[in-house]
Amino acid sequence: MLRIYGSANSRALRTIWMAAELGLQYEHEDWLPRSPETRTPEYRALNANGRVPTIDDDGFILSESMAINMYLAKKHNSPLYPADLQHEALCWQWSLWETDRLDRQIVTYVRHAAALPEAERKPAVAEAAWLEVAPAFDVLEAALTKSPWLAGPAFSVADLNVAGALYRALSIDVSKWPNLDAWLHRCWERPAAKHARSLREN
Ligand SMILES: N[C@@H](CCC(=O)N[C@@H](CS)C(=O)NCC(=O)O)C(=O)O
Repeated sequence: MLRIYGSANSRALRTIWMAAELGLQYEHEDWLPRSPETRTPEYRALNANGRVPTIDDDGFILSESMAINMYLAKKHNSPLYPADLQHEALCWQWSLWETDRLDRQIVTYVRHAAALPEAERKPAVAEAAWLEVAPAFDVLEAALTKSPWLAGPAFSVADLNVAGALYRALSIDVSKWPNLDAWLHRCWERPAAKHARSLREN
């Protein structure tokens, strides 16, 4: 049995999205980041970072959301994990790129620009984050101008991982990047994405 540790209100959102794409049954430890459950020695034994998500797949323990999604898609022979070597490598490329260029930056930007209560927002922090987010959006826009999907001819784990990480971007105006905008909404319109999102927003 698969067990997913981490609330939809965390990076586990993308794991939950993938599990729904694959039609997997799973037990869900619906834990928020930094919650007491993630601070126990038992959880630290599964994930030494004390972070979410982590999965326990019949005793195989794996952390890092991008790796988890690639593992699950490949394990279940999903078309979301390309058979073509070069398309597969593009899934690694985009997942690693997102982690480096956007994962924290987009969260920091949206929190300090809009999501936090006004008194807690720091405009300078938002501005510094935006200086990293905007060029990364330019990179995505250029890629999505050449092809509707990031890794090959169809939606794949590359799109899921990057769009999943851009959940926060759904709440900001990205119309300056029209192909990114259309792709982001195309990805999040998928039934599995809507399901994951409903767990976060309801
Ligand atoms: N690179 C990791 C990041 C995991 C991560 O930072 N998770 C956050 C929640 S979204 C967390 O658990 N934070 C708790 C903490 O910082 O202690 C991944 O993608 O899985």
